[in-house]
Amino acid sequence: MKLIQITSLAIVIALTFVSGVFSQETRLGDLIIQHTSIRPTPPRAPVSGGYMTIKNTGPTSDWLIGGSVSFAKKVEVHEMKMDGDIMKMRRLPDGLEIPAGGEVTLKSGGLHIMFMKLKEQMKIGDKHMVKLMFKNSGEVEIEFDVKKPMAH
Ligand SMILES: [Cu+2]
Repeated sequence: MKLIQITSLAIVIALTFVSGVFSQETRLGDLIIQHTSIRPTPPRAPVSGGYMTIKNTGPTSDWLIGGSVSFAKKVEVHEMKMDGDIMKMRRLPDGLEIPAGGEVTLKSGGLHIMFMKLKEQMKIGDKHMVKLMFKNSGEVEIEFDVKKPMAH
């Protein structure tokens, strides 16, 4: 009886692991993209941010250079930088480097993709398709969940 309980617990843990890891992972060539999310907005907000983790398992760098979505006019790759005492964000003109064998996290308060001129409100629980463009690996369309940004 005890063995059966332990076995079923192990299966539950295994299934949780599988759904938690694999369902949210997208591969594009040597890149693995995970933990995609969009920041929720109040009604009529002009912009929102997108976050994710990008791993590069390959031998050469790649660059996230932009993207496109149906719910906003433009997608840009941004970084946050101190300008004197003020934190400012700016577009990365050459894109965001994902170094060979490295991992880059886009998160609230740091690197992000910016959805400019939103056409609709980003509501918690909604899902949106985001097309990402990489310099070497090309394009991929991924589902992003609208949810409160996590502290990594
Ligand atoms: Cu921005």
